[in-house]
Amino acid sequence: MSAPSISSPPVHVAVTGAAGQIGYSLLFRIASGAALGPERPVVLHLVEIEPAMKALEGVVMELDDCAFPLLAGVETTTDLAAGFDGVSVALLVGSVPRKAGMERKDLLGINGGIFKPQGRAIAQNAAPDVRVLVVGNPCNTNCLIARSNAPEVPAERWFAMTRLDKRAGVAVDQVTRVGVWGNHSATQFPDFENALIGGRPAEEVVADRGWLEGEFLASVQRRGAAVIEARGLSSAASAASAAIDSVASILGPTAPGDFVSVAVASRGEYGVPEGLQFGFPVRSDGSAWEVVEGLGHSGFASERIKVTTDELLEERAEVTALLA
Ligand code: NAX
Repeated sequence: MSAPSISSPPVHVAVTGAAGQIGYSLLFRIASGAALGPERPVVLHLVEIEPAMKALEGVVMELDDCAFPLLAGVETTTDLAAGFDGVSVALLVGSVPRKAGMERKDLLGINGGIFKPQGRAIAQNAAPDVRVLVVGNPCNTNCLIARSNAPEVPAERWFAMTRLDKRAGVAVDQVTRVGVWGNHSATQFPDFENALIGGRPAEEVVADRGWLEGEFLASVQRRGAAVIEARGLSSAASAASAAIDSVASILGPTAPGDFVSVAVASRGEYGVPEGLQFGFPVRSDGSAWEVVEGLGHSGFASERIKVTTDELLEERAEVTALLA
């Protein structure tokens, strides 16, 4: 297959919450070709709520001023039908952050009110090949709500972002086969048992099981909170970068022998209840993906995976009224 030329038709990409922190890092990278490749023009559909439209205007001015050769158009809207009209990629970033005193149940309810209509609007307006990546937290359950309200869009087109956003003290390209299992929350399980460093089992290279089970695991699970504490704001540039990498790894083939982390609709793999939007190790051939089967887990890992599965089951139970 020959590479698409810059004259190939543009891909329409929707980003919700485009005037937010993550949007501010994400849009410029999509417009520069980081998500869809250096030869694929894009039209951005920027979806926001009314109070953020003025800020969004400023972002659009900056996009204009960058004069990205690949940016074939920018549309801004508060209307979901227009926002998702003809889009092949939808990045659902906009959501309401958890505020002090807010229970997870309240947050799930508020965000459910956002993701239910967005799911419907995607089903009714997006291009037939649409792929959706949910970033806005709680992203697994928000994705479940949107997907469940859009049964016309096949379940395998829905993804939630559960990338590991932390380095391990070695060159990043040396670390492969990193699966992050379950919920994108403090229960996520970064599976060091199946990861490789420089082609060798990570456990063998690190040679400190206690550190992996303790400090390493806790630092990954609590990374989001650590960034908030240091920066006074939640992670944004790294989240945007992870979103770009997630799109690229869904739309492009996975390197031989490797796999990537993303939450997909469970088909019951590894005993995970069917239908949960669950972080799994996934391999893509560029058009279809599959969960990597046959990985082994110790009792410790199986217990961590059970904890994160139970949390997702609880979240699903809390949003039953929002599921179609
Ligand atoms: P911001 O609060 O900076 O921006 C959110 C934007 O969404 C605002 O501009 C707001 O106006 C907009 N918005 C709210 N409701 C909307 C709606 N119904 N339709 C369209 N836009 C709407 O948050 P930001 O830092 O950009 O984070 C966005 C989301 O990403 C949050 O939910 C956050 O928790 C989540 N994150 C997810 C991560 C992941 O790995 N999945 C990591 C980073 C990040 O914390």
